[in-house]
Amino acid sequence: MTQSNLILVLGDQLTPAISSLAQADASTDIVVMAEVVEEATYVRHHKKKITFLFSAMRHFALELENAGWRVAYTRLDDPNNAGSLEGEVARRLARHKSKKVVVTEPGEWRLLNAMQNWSRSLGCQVDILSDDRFIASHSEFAGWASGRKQLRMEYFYRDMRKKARLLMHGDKPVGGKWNFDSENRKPAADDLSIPEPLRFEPDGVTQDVMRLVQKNFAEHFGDLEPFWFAVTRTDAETARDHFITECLPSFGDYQDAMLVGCRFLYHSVLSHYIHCGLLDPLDVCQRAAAAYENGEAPINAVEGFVRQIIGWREFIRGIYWLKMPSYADPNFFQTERKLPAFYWTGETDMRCLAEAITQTKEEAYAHHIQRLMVTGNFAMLAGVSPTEIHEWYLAVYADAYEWVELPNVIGMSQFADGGLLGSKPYAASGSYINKMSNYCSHCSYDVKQKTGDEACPFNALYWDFLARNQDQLGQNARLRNPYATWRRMSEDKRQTYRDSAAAFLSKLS
Ligand code: FAD
Ligand code: DLZ
Ligand code: SF4
Repeated sequence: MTQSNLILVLGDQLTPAISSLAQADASTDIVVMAEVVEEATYVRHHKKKITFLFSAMRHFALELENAGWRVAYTRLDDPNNAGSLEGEVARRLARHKSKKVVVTEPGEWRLLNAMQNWSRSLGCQVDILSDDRFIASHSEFAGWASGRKQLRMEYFYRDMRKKARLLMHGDKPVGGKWNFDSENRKPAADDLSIPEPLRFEPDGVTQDVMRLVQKNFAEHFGDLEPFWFAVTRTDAETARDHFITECLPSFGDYQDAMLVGCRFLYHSVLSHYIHCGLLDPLDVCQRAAAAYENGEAPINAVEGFVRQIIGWREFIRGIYWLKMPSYADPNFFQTERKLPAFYWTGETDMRCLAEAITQTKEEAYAHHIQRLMVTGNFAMLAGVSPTEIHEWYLAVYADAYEWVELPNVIGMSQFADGGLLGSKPYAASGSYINKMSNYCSHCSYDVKQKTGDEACPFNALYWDFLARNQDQLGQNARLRNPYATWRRMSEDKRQTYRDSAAAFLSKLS
């Protein structure tokens, strides 16, 4: 009798052509999928994220069965559920008398590290294949990074454009330049008409999962209802097409804007679909490029969007695998503050933070500038420990997997790596938030006041951050102007900033 291999498919590997399935034989091999407590609780993921992933996994199992695969699927509430991926694989090995497990490499280091011991602990052959859903392989990124003093996304991105043949005329970029960011970053007017992302009614499968999540993960952060994410490939593709026709044309212009009550603006809200394998990143980019070629979206929007995916997404993954496991630990500013409690409730008088956190709680989503310049900026200015803020980001977003979350938080947002990923900290006072949003006109603090109880807290915190980190940042060429301004201030003024920041921080803790 032909031996069955077990093909383990993880929750973020819901791609029919993934390397593990591509090499397998549907007539003999058995696909193993499992909902396990260990993955759902290594951080206490948002309820919407668990619901999304379990429902998408169940739909994917059906998709595979319809395509002729045998799928051994374990639900979370199966009384025999072993509780961990390794335990589930062990159970299936014994049941099917298999001798070999094949899996595409997981996205997170912790799981790869564990899997590398499985052949010993499980007593069978374990083949870990590379994940070719990315444009750059680990070795390609390592080769690109090798010997470079600084790793900057922009140069890597150009190589990815050439490799993927996206927005290229021969070897030249379409539109005559690689990056159209100078045409983006416009603030948005209050009365802008903004399309909403497509919402999908939960079907019977999703409703079952919602009950399961409510029962088992009730104490996890976030609102379960209303649940409106796509959980099938077909619906995720409909959401993708809706973004391309309705939002992409204005994506560039308002990429950095923030408005009270407008949770998505022109963002795609596709990251959780892309990361779990329901959408193919290159295909999404090709469709965006086609919209430009057909005259349906301008180059600044399309180039900006494509750059996020084949530039930032690939670059961030490259950094993660280049630097793990030590990349989880850096603490350049040696900060230790606990995460303020309002990060879990949204209950703060600071309107920008209240908006970003409340929508995170309700939607498991905030867009990039909210993550970077509101929640991330505040945590860095206030001196929150990088580990605390990293664990928060990993738990609260539907698109959070450590490979993409950690470099964005540790590197881009907190500068905890001392500048490996970015050339300067994204530190900003209230005036940046006021320029890019209408939050301040709805806030009980006054963004124009610099110090005192009624002043926007970001203002004093910004100067206090620069002052207390002068040893680490004083020589940074990109901070020459703010440090020159700081030095020009009278000592009295500088002290007033420090006192104001200290008064605010003492209330915070
Ligand atoms: P859009 O604005 O529509 O962008 C299009 C796509 O580009 C996204 O779907 C995503 O696939 C990709 N992308 C854009 N920016 C980045 C980036 N910086 N890194 C990687 N991919 C990017 N993204 C995650 O996917 N998971 C995370 O856990 C995550 N944590 C973050 C934490 C912080 C502190 C910061 C500053 C950023 C984080 N990001 C994370 C990046 C970015 O904020 C999200 O990818 C984006 O907000 C997802 O929403 P969207 O699909 O509407 O993106
Ligand atoms: C995020 C997640 C969750 C919540 N649950 C499961 C699960 O029960 N089973 C599973 O196979 N995968 C799950 N995942 C996704 C994994 O955590 C993910 O594959 C790893 O973090 C590697 O990226
Ligand atoms: Fe945020 Fe300050 Fe503006 Fe209030 S005034 S919304 S705290 S930036």
